[in-house]
Amino acid sequence: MTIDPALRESLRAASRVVALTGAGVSAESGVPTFRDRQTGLWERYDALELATPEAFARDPSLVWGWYEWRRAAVLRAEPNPGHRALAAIARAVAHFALITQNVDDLHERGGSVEVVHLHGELSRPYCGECRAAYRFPDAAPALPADGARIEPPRCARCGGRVRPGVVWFGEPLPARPWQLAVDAVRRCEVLLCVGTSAVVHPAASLVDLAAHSGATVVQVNPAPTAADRIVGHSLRGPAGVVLPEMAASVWGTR
Ligand code: BJW
Repeated sequence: MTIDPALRESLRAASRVVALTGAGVSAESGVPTFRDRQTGLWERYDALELATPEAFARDPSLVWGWYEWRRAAVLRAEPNPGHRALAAIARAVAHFALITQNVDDLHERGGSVEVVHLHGELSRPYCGECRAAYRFPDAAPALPADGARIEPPRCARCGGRVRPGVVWFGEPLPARPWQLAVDAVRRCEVLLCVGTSAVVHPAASLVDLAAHSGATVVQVNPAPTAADRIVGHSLRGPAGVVLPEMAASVWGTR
């Protein structure tokens, strides 16, 4: 993939760069996306049965079992060259912020620091009643069978049911990560929008915010997305290929 020389120069000149990532950046690590045809989670599972507060209230062991299955799968996954390239870009740019919608920890394990998680983290469950943090046992969980029901643990403080540490549909995004994201995007000169379908709000509105604030918006995705109408440049291809090439060609990383 060759980056247009004018684009390369404007990326190189930028001192404030933000990357907004979605499930596609972890796809090459074997972590399924949500909406890709055939492989996306929402092709096989009903979001309303699993990813809403109402679903958890209705059938906690089904929901907890599904998230334990995903957590166990993520623990077995490894960061890919796309995660590592973003960590390298962060080291090369004066001010860099990494904002992710992902609930896995592959950015961190790929070398990124201060990752802003807009939709929570699989590794940080908390009590659904008193919101006290719950710590998983150190031993990695066995991979549960697909569809296994697992009773959620109880909170040591109040006895309430522990819930997955993710943001479900209909829930507000955590205030501090959201504010950090808005502040960084408002100020950035470049937004790299990587591996997201850009259909889930309010995260997707960050792309509009960047464009309206005058940033150069560069999308990295093998397929068309809802952000196509607003992004200035679309680099079509997998993040694990495009990002390392971009990092090397623009910022001289290896
Ligand atoms: C590759 C690749 C490779 C493949 N390389 N790329 C405005 C308009 C319409 C609706 C709303 C709105 N505002 C709010 C809503 C409602 C709702 C929403 O957005 N619904 C839309 C779906 C219609 N939003 C909410 O409910 C949010 N809350 C909220 O707004 O609260 C308001 C409130 C305020 C005050 C009080 C109360 C409420 C919360 C949204 C939470 C989203 N949660 C999920 C699940 C998290 C937990 C879990 O993991 O189970 O987050 S949904 C799911 O989608 C997950 C993701 O983070 C999110 C985004 O998905 P993403 O990352 O874009 O993945 P995909 O699969 O969609 O796309 C993958 C992309 O990768 C594709 O483009 C591929 O081509 C690409 N790809 N391989 C690069 N190798």
